Amino acid sequence: MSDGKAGAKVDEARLWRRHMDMAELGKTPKGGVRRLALTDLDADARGKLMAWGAERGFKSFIDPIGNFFVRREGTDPSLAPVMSGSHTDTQPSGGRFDGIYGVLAALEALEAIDDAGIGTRRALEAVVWTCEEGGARFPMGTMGSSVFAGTVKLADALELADFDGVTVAEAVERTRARVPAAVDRPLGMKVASFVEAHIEQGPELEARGKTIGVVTAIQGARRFLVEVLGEDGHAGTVTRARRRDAFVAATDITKALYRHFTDPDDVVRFTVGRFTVEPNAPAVIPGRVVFSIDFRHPDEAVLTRLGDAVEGVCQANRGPCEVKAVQTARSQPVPFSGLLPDLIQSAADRLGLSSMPILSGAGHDSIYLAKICPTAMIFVPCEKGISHNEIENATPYDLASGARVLAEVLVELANR
Ligand code: HGY
Ligand code: MN
Ligand code: MN
Repeated sequence: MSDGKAGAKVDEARLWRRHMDMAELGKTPKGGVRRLALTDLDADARGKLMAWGAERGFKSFIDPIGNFFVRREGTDPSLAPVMSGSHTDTQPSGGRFDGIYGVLAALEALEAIDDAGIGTRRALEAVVWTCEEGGARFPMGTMGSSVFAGTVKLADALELADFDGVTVAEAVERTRARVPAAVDRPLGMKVASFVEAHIEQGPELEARGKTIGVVTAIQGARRFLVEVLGEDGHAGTVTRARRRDAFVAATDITKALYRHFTDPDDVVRFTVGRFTVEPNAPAVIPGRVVFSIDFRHPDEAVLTRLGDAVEGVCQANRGPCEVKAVQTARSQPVPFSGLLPDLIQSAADRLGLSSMPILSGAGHDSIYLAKICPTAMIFVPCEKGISHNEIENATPYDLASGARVLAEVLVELANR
């Protein structure tokens, strides 16, 4: 039991400084961060983590998909470690806290436990999961965590390519070369438990004046790609009657989908985030449109009912064009209950931090860690709930408070 000693050693200024340091890796003119998965910027974020850990004598490891582990040894190396972490990659116009907070809070917790002179039976590891942000560079999200959990085969992930045709395998190799001091680690490692700290990416905690969110579940998600095929034509000569305009059909389809997914209590989250028109030339009637669907809900039955109707809605609104809707990903709702959320709650209470139970609208690597070990999440507020946006913001106090709770929980778990 740490009874507050580890939490008390969390250094708010050090944690904030490291966020600002990491934010330089991909800093955008509007003060956000563009650090796409497995780019040199993302590799250098691993390098920074390794250097900070090395100052403490923590060793760093990397696995075949680029997941990165900074390890503080326990007294019994034969025991599976307790892990904590998140992701260093961002959306194309991301913020300074999504993902990286969970990685830096984990390192900060290890350092605070070190500063408190607390030994633990199990080793503690701060983790970077590769490519959490699906679609930003590579087409698969939560890639590193789902490969680590054995849900996705390594070979299937390695052969994926970005928009320039660079494969994950090539990008991992390049990342590996930028952190030569890291030790190779095979997949398949046992984990005793996993805790992820993350900004809420929603407005609830701030609106209710709470510092800590004890996450009760992550809602489920279904993702699709829809391809609409018409016929390229001359903008000046083809009559409306003869056109097979893929843009007109795609916009009719998306409007119908927005109506389909509009629920009275505003729980459904439906987004068309990518919409590409080909050949994308002003004097050519578009012959092809491809758009994305991101649909989320906490109830599996609703995910099935509304998601299964996507194909029918597309076909009913295609006009003279052809349409094909392909599901590209599906994750079920993931509940968090039992010991780990209880430890988070009691640590927040012990530290005198206000807290509330909260559902995660966003997806996280914890979805996959929960398949292989006891897992839980700690949320802290972000300003106006804004995220996946360059103006994403959080306060040093809230970030440090989440790290204090994390440090307390990790001590408890690592001594079980
Ligand atoms: O989309 C998500 O929920 C996550 O932030 N990648
Ligand atoms: Mn994100
Ligand atoms: Mn995230």
